[in-house]
Amino acid sequence: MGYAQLVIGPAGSGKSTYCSSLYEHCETIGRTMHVVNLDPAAEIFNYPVAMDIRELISLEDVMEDLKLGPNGALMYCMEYLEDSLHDWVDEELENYRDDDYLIFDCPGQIELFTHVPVLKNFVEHLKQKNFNVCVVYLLDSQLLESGASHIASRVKQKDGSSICKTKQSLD
Ligand SMILES: Nc1nc2c(ncn2[C@@H]2O[C@H](COP(=O)(O)OP(=O)(O)O)[C@@H](O)[C@H]2O)c(=O)[nH]1
Ligand SMILES: [Mg+2]
Repeated sequence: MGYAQLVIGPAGSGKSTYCSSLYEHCETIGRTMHVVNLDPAAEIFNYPVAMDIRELISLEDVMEDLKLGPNGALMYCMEYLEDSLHDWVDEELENYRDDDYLIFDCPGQIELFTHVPVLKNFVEHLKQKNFNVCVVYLLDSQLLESGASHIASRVKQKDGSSICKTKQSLD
C-alpha cells in the first residue's frame, strides 16, 4: 500500500510552503517522501518535484490555444489531468514503490471543488491504486478571526467561478 496526502486550500494559504517544510523535515529524520506538483500555474519550487503536471499540459499553451484566462485555463488543465488518469498518471505512479509516501501540492482555485469532480475522482483513482489517502486543508489563520470573514472569503471565491466553462464545452 502507498500513502498519499493531498494538500488543498485557497491560493496563498501556504500549501507549497507546507510541502517543502514537510520534505525538509522528512529528509532530516531520514524518511523518504516525494512531492508531486499538481498546480499547472506554479513556477518556483522549494522542493524537488517528483511528478509534475506541467509535463502533461502547459497552462500557457491552453491560455493561448483556447483564448482562456488563467482560471479557465487551470480548470481545463485539471480536467485534462482527469482524462489522463489511466495513462499519464498511472505511468508516473509506476515509478513509486508500494510503501512510498506522496504529497500532492494542489492548485488553490475553489472552482476545482465546487464545479467539477476532478479532485474527488483523483482521490478515488489513488484509492483504486491501493493508496491510503488523506487531505490536508490549509487556511490563512486571519480568516478564522471572525465567522463573517471566513464565510466572506469562501463566498467571494465561489462567486468568481460562476462563468467558468467546462473542458467538454471547449473541446
Ligand atoms: N507568515 C507566514 N507566511 C507564510 C506561511 N506559509 C506560507 N507563507 C508565505 O505565504 C506566501 C504564499 O505561500 P505559498 O506556500 O506559495 O502558498 P500556496 O499558494 O498555498 O502554495 C509565501 O510568500 C510564503 O512564504 C506561514 O505559516 N506564515
Ligand atoms: Mg503553491
